[in-house]
Amino acid sequence: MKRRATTEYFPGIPRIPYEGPSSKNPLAFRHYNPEELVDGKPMREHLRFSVVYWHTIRGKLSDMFGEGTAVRPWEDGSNSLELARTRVRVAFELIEKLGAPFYAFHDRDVAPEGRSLRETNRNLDAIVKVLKEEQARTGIRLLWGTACLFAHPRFVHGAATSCNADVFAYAAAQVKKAIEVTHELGGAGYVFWGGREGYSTLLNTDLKRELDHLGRFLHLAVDYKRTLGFRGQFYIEPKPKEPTKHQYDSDAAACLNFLREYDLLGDFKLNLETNHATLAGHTMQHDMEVAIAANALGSIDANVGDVLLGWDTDQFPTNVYLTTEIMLSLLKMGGFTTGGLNFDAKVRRESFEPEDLFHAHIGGMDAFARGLKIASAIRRDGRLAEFIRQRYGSWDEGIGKRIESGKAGFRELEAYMLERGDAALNRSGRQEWLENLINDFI
Ligand code: XLS
Ligand code: NI
Ligand code: NI
Repeated sequence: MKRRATTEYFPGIPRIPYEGPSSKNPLAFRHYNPEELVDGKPMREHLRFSVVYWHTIRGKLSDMFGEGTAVRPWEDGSNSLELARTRVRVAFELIEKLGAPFYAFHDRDVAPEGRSLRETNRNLDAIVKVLKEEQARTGIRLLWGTACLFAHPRFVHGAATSCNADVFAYAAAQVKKAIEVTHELGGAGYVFWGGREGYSTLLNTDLKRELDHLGRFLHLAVDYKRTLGFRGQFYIEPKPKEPTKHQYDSDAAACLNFLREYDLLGDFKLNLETNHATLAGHTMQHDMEVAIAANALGSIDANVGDVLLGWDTDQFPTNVYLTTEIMLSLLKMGGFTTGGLNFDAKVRRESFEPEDLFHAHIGGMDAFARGLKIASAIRRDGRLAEFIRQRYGSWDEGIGKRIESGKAGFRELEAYMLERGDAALNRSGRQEWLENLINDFI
């Protein structure tokens, strides 16, 4: 018999059922039907949804101008281990009712910081026991773990890139423990998001030295991962700014270059977040294609920003064009292996009731389920892929083929063009027609 949680924290909210597109029930899925097959694979396995502990369980909905508005009846204002235990039950009730197969957390989201590193680690161990119990009870798994190396004042100058060597050592100890805990919980991955790995001014910054330290830090993590026998995937999560003015891991291309330069590319993939890509001046699909080209797309932090607000608003994604684009690239890649769609997203400050957490996730999950079905239909239709195939047709034969296969040099290319006099005529890129084609499916 599986042990049942005794207290219900979301009374009146049932396990969210799939009711189909015509349902008027706000607490039901219209599109996410976990066992439904798309291209021969259940939606659940395509999408691998994950709920985040930081925003969803710990978010107070505060902003620069006012304190938190979140109504969370189980919160008692303390920082106790008892409350931390309760939050685990809350989290698993919510994730179970949503039917999401995964969750993700930072070490400090789940357990309070103590007066010393030793005490902090003891607190974490106490909560990991409860996480383990709840994982066993529900079958919900850990998508990835991570360490919070940005909230505490000791990280004011960064962690691995701090000017203070002791802070580097502290961060190393903290990450060592966080990897151990992730391993113990059977995590599928571990994320490095450089919370304050960047700078506010170059006047006080030795950029080269800081990057070298970051490279060293990640090598130490890889070494330790091997010692420990942790088989999960390591990821770096790009973000261009916030909290610092310039984060070193600014976008997919910068991360890939860093990993290559420091000989880490074999051990890391990228965890891409939509709002971070747009803060970097890219679309999410752009950063995905850059990562996929390097065989380094690992996981996705599913959210969206607001075009009128220039910061990381981390909103739940409901835009079907966006989810369609993401799923087109993901299906082309062959889908996730260790990664998933992790809702690194928070409800608005005005949406302060517990029930809003459900509406937010239901909307995000349905938006991605639709994106999946639409992307699959576009691929089955074949016209988009066929257009691209034909657009590059000149590379499949003749001189194009000789260039791609490395057979033609500058001399041959000159002789070829002298003979022909000019290049063959270009053909239209048909952007508007292609946009119309996508709309036919949405
Ligand atoms: C913050 C990041 C963070 C990472 C995990 O902007 O998105 O939440 O996903 O540290
Ligand atoms: Ni994130
Ligand atoms: Ni974000």
